[in-house]
Amino acid sequence: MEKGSKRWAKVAQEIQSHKRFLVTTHVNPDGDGIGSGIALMGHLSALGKDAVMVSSDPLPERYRFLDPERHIRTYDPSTSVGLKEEVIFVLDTSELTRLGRVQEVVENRKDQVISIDHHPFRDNFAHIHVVDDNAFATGELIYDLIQSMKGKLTKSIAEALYISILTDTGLFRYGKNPNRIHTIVLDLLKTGIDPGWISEMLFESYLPKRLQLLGAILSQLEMFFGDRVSALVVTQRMMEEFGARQEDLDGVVDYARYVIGVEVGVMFTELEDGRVKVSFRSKRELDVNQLAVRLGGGGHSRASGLVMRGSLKEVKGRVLEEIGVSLPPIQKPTKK
Ligand SMILES: [Mn+2]
Repeated sequence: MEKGSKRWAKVAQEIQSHKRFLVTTHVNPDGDGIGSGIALMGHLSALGKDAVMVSSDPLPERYRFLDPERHIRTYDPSTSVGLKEEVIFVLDTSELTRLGRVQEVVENRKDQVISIDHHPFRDNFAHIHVVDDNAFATGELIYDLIQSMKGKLTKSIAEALYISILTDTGLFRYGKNPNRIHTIVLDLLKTGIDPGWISEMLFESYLPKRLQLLGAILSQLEMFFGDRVSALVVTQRMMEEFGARQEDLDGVVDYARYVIGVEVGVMFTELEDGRVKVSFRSKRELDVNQLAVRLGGGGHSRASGLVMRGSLKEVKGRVLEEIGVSLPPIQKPTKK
């Protein structure tokens, strides 16, 4: 992958030579998918272009403040969305199936699709791919695109990019290049965004039920393989009891990684359709992207996941077995 403005030359040309753009991201949109999408729409609007964003699932409640004018729509096949747009940006998504229902808008239009992503490359669904798995967030790539086109970093674009970076680096804790993360963030802060307010909106705006659900989940924490693997389970019954939605589980899997000595944290979530969502987090040694790929999913080396068929018990057994054979050998303490 080329660096600097060269890697953006084709994307910039597509932007300059078209008028109508569709932006989309993966199912259960997260801070990076939403933030990078809003920033890209802001950049396109500033250039006098028409841009709309659509996602398969509704925007989680806590991100609503980012889109006060409701530019992001939940996909509705009965509308004309996607028909008149000349270029489609797919953000933060390495496979078309991850688009959920929006997949039907994007497939078979490869020559109109541009993919911008930081997951390991998986699926050649676009005619332009700017895919860089060294980037810590898709928002970093959108920042780079705006810089290369000498676009203006407005306060609302900066706010969206800040959220994309904040959430995908786990609040600035992860990422291979902390210097670059903080250099970009400094640039974003110069536009006058308010990090304290953003954190309050994202992390201090939970309903009591959400924290009670978290308590119920954490109280069932289980340990495996000599306390190197921790597991959390969420059943449909718990979801019903606390009146929770899928978005209320955002970030919960991270707690599994907070246990001392744990290398892999895994969360099993029973879905409404009877399948089980499996989310992985790892600390430093085990590449959970490879682990998820072996089970039929994917993601990043420290965060990945998939959805599996079978009962909670079956899926748990199968996944723990695969973790067991993947765990790196324990380093014996060296004698002094
Ligand atoms: Mn991302």
